[in-house]
Amino acid sequence: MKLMTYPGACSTADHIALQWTGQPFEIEIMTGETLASPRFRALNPAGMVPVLVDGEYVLTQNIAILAYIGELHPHAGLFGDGSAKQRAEAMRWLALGSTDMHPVFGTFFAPAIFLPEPDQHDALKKAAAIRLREMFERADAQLDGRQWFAGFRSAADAYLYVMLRWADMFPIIDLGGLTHLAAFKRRMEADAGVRAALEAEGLSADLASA
Ligand SMILES: N[C@@H](CCC(=O)N[C@@H](CS)C(=O)NCC(=O)O)C(=O)O
Repeated sequence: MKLMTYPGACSTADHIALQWTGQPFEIEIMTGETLASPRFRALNPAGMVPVLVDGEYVLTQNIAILAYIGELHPHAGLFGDGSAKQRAEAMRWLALGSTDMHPVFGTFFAPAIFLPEPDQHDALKKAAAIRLREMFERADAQLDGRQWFAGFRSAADAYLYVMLRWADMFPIIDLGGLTHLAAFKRRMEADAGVRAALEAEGLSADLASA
């Protein structure tokens, strides 16, 4: 099984999940150039990571890849203990990261997609930062009294961690006072699987980069 990932991108969440399975896998680190290559576009016409290649099977979209890894390696508990409730909790908190937070970060990475006029980008980012703050506050409240986002270590933690790294890149996104999130980030950065994934992508635990 091979994961195509870009350092610090959303695909790093899938990379962390693969680390947590404890099973062998390969990664291919993508660059701007290789993302645009015909070979990669044949696998994912959207030109985006993550792409998971498992034999002849090619899978895209983070939530599908995380669910697939979770199904193949149930012992890793990426979606809980197999019960409907734990699966739902892992999905619920994964969705806050992947469905709610991630698209809002698009306004920072590629504001022109949303508004072509550059003089409107600051206002766009200001509004996005307020929206992200609300979502991070919800995440912080959920982590009050919990070590892990869903209440047990799951795929949702890997995604939230990537979102926190992204937030660190943009000082306008205020994470001040969100102490449970800060403690969660430190916990993730002490985790052997997270550290291995970061190292393999050429990233450090305490310096955000994507
Ligand atoms: N909905 C997709 C989003 C994937 C996505 O946004 N990938 C970004 C990195 S986080 C990407 O590859 N961007 C490259 C580009 O747009 O050129 C998923 O969940 O897999």
